[in-house]
Amino acid sequence: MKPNMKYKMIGCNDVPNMPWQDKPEDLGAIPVWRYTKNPIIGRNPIPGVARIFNSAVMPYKGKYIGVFRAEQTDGMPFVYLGRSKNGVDWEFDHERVPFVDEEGKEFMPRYAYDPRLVKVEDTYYIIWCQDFYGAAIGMAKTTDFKKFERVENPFLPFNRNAVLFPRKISGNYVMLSRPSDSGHTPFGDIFLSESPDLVYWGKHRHVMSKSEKWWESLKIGGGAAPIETSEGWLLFYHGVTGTCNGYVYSIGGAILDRDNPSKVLYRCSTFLITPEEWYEERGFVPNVCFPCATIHDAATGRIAIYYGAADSYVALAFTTLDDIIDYIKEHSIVRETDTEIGRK
Ligand code: BMA
Repeated sequence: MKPNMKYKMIGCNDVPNMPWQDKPEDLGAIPVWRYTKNPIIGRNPIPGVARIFNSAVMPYKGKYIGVFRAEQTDGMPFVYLGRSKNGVDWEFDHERVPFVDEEGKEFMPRYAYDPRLVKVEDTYYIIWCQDFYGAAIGMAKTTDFKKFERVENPFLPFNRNAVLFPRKISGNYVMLSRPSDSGHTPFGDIFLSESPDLVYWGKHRHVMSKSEKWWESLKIGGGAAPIETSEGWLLFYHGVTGTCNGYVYSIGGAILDRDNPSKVLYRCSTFLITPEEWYEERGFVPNVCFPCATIHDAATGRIAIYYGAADSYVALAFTTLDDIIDYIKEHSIVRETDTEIGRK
């Protein structure tokens, strides 16, 4: 750890070769800056795939691996695997991730989108949205990125947005999710559920609601897997506002209690990123910044945020642990629905 770091990442590895660009001198008040070569994945990246966005990556064996939302040329989304030496330039499999069910038989969801990738102990979990008599959360596990075995669907429909914590808390797996309806849901709070075995989920708790701040006044949803820090779980999430021209998705930040993550300790009242670059404002769905993963280095506190842009591209932004925690704390507003345990 750098000797002058104020806060520290807990249970996180050093990732010395992570993608990085230094903070620009002319940065405004918000300590998050975009990669100057964004977007890192452009249109039509592989045959039969028109767009890749809302995707999750992580370090793997000295390089990087990721699960990507690949929208095919018939408009259907599926999960594809990608590999990278530097976290910026990606090569993708040309076939969908070949899931199998618990008996080893081929299993391909009717569609699969917004995948997250989280390692808990020695297993990697992919969590995404799929059809289960309505949009719901699908889940699979792998230890080698060759065999991908589905596990039970954790939740009932409708629920399209789930993020697993990277370690068990008090002996249970913990997942954030956002119960919704079957359409482009105009409401939604973040909830948390626990499971001893990834089959039975319960102890549901409310974590946080949309807020009176207009950038997140319609709905919110989990983003990247939370990063455990000395101040709590650092969560990058998405906040949505409704305009006369459609929804606008921004990136927000909150810090949850380490032992009791349904309690929000700090919650940033401003967005961290809102659509303002061409690749965020212009695309299949304009005005979307949708975070799904971070790569972070415990030694330096550097954080790279991977986000989908305009449902068309993958983009990258940077911050540091000290900068972002200080900013969230300085701009924090927590309400009763944030700080309570979340059970009624
Ligand atoms: C949400 C999800 C995301 C998408 C966003 C904006 O409901 O479907 O995958 O990025 O809408 O279109």
